[in-house]
Formats: sequence, structure tokens, C-alpha cells
Amino acid sequence: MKSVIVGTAGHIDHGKTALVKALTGIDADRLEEEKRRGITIDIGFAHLDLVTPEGEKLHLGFVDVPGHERFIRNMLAGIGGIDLVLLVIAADESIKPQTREHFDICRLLNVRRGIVVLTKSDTVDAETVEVVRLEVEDFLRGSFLDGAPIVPVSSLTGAGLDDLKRWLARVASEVPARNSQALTRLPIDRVFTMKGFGTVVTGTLVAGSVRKEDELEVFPDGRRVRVRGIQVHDAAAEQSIAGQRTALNLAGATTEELSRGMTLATPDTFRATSRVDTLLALLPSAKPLKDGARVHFHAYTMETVAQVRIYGSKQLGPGSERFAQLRLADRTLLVPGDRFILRQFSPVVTIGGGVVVENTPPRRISSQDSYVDFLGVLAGTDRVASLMARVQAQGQRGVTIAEVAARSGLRTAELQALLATAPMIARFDDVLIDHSSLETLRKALVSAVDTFQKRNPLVAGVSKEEVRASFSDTPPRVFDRILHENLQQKKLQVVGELVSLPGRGVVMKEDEAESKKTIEQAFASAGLKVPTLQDVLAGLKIDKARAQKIVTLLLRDKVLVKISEDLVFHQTALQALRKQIAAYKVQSAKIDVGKFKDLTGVSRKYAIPLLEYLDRERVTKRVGDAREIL
Ligand SMILES: Nc1nc2c(ncn2[C@@H]2O[C@H](COP(=O)(O)OP(=O)(O)OP(=O)(O)O)[C@@H](O)[C@H]2O)c(=O)[nH]1
Ligand SMILES: [Mg+2]
Repeated sequence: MKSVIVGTAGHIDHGKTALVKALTGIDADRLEEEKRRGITIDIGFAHLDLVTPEGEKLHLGFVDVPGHERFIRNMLAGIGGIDLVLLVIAADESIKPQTREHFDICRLLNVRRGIVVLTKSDTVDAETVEVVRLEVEDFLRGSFLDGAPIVPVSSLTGAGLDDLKRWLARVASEVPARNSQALTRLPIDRVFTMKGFGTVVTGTLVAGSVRKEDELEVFPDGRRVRVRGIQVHDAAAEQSIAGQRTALNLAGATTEELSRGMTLATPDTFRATSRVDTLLALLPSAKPLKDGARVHFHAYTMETVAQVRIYGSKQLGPGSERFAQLRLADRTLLVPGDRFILRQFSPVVTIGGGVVVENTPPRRISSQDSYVDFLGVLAGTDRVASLMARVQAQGQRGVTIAEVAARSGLRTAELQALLATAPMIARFDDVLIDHSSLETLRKALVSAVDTFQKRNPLVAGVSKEEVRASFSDTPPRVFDRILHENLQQKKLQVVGELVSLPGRGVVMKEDEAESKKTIEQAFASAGLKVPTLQDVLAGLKIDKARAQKIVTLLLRDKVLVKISEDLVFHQTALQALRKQIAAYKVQSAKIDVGKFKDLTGVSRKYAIPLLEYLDRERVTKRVGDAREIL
């Protein structure tokens, strides 16, 4: 059965609550004070089942709002999730201030459908009803209610109610079903305890669905709650779907920990935000809104104070629309497409509203013009273009699918479907990056290696880990892919662990090459009686730093071998030593320090480190004071 949420709107005492009662039999004024004063203070609820002439069954959930101007905040908490409005105008009073304000609010919230109800028709004659009808038609011209049914009724006598029900069925059946596949969001409008149940919250489920035992995240504070029980329109249910008035019995939070304005949502998906970029419209009746002004902000059931930052202008004129950032005093859950209302800080009157375009604006923007263009794409209807813009905006960092979901409110499955039609986006498991950023990255990698090699001409390349570190913003998988692609295209090569430009070897200047030869010869000719490295380097024509690099190079290429902190040998000398030891083994399976000195002709200063080196190389093995030759 389709569920549709119907909201009332209209001036105080025009008969909204009486109408809801006449239609549903339910008195939505539940507070003692409301009954005593005969006015509605807070939102009230009722429900009604209808069948269309075509036989479609409809379930209508009513949200009855207060008309008193002092309670507009409560009205706003109820009107945020409605599909259809009953604009209630008393036939004996016609259009009054809150008729206008409530109607403005409906327009700003982008309510698409409604019915005008001329109540108290029993108190005036037929001609007066017709005069009011003309006034109302005039008032609604050009709005979403232009051409909507205008139905005179009397809640007292019941006249016109059947006619109204027929219209309700017809208009409600035209309301498109809400997306129950979307990520779940339930803005809380009431919190109370029910004997034997504990904590109960109610709200209009604006998106997704809730099942018994589901875990939900409470925004903005992140608390987790579990759904113990569900009631939909006052009856126990296994699940609730988008568009239904829903009561949830929750485990995991007391009534003190929850309040109107919080939102229950699919866990681990969204982030609360205190800054949103919006497309903001100012009512024609409002005063110009200055950049930096403070206002009251209302979205769904929440309200807070916000500062307005208008993009590219010092102020917003009456009746005009612009992109603006709202900086909220309290963090809240908002996703693109959410509607909101702004009221003047003081005196508190409705001045405008709009739609959220981006819930995670960047801290800094490089160009305001191009950022406004970006917001323009996000605010548009082309979902692929908007996904593309979001991915592009993250540039070489890329963006995870989860991040896009949190920013857009789209479920992963919907995103996957969109991605299938967005060929300019590359995907690395859960990371998305646009093709041109990928190309930029590929080039940047080649140029990083190039720069490194130019700076370090004596080194054969840069280690993979070192280049990776200079691409710390790039997700590892993306880095691997661009490296791989550069290797395939032969723009880079990997030798061992070193990345280099193909054909770019170690570049040595003449004096460096000469010094390299000098060092090598000094050690090669010394055999095992090596000079100290310091002495060799001191005799070179080049400076110490460059000399040290050459030594590093010789050690890396294993031309020289360092066997202790200050002993370096040429590899040919060590090879010869191994042969000598192997030959000696024919005479004796053991060798001690004395024998070693005799055999090689070196002093003790060299003998000990050399034997320890041979132990490490498993040529010999220490046994007591002597060594076994292996
Ligand atoms: N004669 C007559 N009286 C009506 C009709 N509808 C409402 N009333 C009376 O008008 C008064 C106000 O009605 P409510 O339904 O409380 O008005 P409301 O619009 O809900 O008022 P707020 O919620 O405070 O904004 C009550 O005394 C009703 O009995 C009607 O159709 N005919
Ligand atoms: Mg009322």
C-alpha cells in the first residue's frame, strides 16, 4: 500500500485541526495546553486509509501544524517531510499573514502538490465563498498550486468532506513513491517513553527503510541504537519504508540522549557537517540579505543558527537566488537535495530557503568562479555529470566510493550504476579518479624520477618507496597502476628496487670518473693490507661529499666491500682470500689467528675483522679459539 504524508498549512484558527479530525476522526491536538487554549502548539498526527476510483489503496499520514506565528518553528519541524499540502483558508477570513508565510515555506521546501481547502464554509454565504475562491486563485497564480483543486468544506456540518476525500485520493495517487532503496534517514520529531517499551522516537521516514533489529546511527553525535520494535501509523509492523510516519522503539539510548532535530540513519555512511554549500533563494518580501548575516536555519526537524556567506556577492536581493555557504552553529546530517528554510535572526520571520548542494565544502577554494561553476553542475539534474564533477574535484587524490556516498547520499549500488555510464572515471577497487588526473599523475611520476636523477647523477635510480612517499596523497593502488603503466609504455624502468628513466645511467663528470678509478685502484693494489678510506679520499681532487657518493656507488655495485666500520676491501682481494682458505683446508680443517696471519701476511688488526667476516660469510666457523673451515 502506498503511503503519502499530508501536511496542513494555514493561518491560526482557520480550522486545520478540526479538518484533520473531521477527515480522520483523530484529534491531533494531544497536549493539555492545546486543548485548554484551543490552539495548536506543536505538530500533531493522524492517519486515514483511502481507495482511489481505480481501486488503489492509499495510506495517508497527516501532520497537523500550528498556525500561530510564535510556533512556526514547530510548524517547520513537521512540514519538512510532507508530500502533499492541505492549504487551509477559512472562508470567513480569506488570506491572512500565516497563510502567506506557510505557503512561502511550502514553495521554498519544493512541495510539489496540494489542495486548497476553504474551511468554515458554513459561516458564510455562497457568494462569499466564490469571492474567496477568486482571491485564492489570484494568490496562487504561477505557483505549484496554480490550478490545484479549491474545495469548500465545513468540518462542523461535514459538507464538502466527501468531495475533499475524492480529491485527496486523486492527488495522493499522483505523488511519486519515495526511494525506499536509498540510504535510510529518519529525522526525529518526538521522543518519549512508553510503559513497558522504553525509549520511543517518531518521525517521517524520508528515505530508505527500517527493519526490526536494524542498527542505526544517531546524528550528529554518532551513538548507535538498535530497533527493538516498529509502529507504522499506530500499528505494529516488521518494517517501515520511505514516506511512512514511523515510531521506533529503540535500545541503546535514553530519552534524555535523544531529541527532536536529531536524525537516525544507515550507520557508518554519513558524516555530520557544520558547513553546507547551497542554492539559496530570498523571498520577494524579504529585505536584502547581507553576506555574513546570521539567520535561523531549519531543515527537517532540526534548527540552528547559521552564518550566510554568499558566493561572489556582498548581498542577495529580494526575489533572487545564488549559491551560498551556510556555516551552522550545530553539526547536523544533510545531503545534497535536502531543503531548508531561513528565518531572519530578529525579528524572526521567514525570509528564504533553498537546497543543499554540497555537504563537505573544501576549506579553501582556489577560484571562486570555477567553484561556483562546480556547484552549478552539482545543483543540476545530470547525475553522471555531477558524479564526474565530484570525482574531478578530488583530483589526483581520487575519492573512495564510500566518500562519494557520504557526500551524495547515494547508495553504493546506485553509484555503481552511474559509474557504468561514466567512462571518464577510472576505478581502482573502491577508489575513483578521473582520467585526466590519472594522466597528470603518470606524467608527474616520470618527472619526479627525472628530477631525482638529475639531482643525484651518481645514483642509478630512486627507490620505489622513496617515490611513493613523494606521492603520499595518491592511494597506493593508484600509484602502483601509474607506475605499471609507465613501465609498460617504457617511460620508466625498474632495475632491482630502483626506478629510473630508460637510458639514463649514472652520469659522472670527468673528475668524478677519475676519482672513482683512483679509489678502486688504491684498494685493488693493496690486497688485504688496505689503507683507510679516509686516507684514500683525502688524496682525491674532488670534494668530500662527491667522493662519499662515489664510495657509496662502489659499495652498492659490490666493487668494494665494507667488513667493519673502518675496513673496506676490494672484492678481488676477498675473492683471493677465499681461494687461499680453500687451498689451506687440504692441509688442515682448522685455522687459528696465528696461522691466518702467517698465511695471509696481515697483522692482527686486519686478521680479526677478516675472520669475523669469513664467519659471517660461512666460509669459517668459530670453534673455541680456532676456526673450522667449512
Ligand atoms: N463553524 C465552523 N467552525 C469551525 C470549522 N472548522 C473549525 N472551526 C472552529 O474554528 C476554531 C479553530 O479551529 P482549529 O481547527 O483549532 O483551527 P486551527 O487552524 O487548527 O488553529 P491552530 O492550530 O491554532 O492554528 C475552533 O473553534 C473550531 O471549532 C468549520 O468548518 N465550521
Ligand atoms: Mg490546530
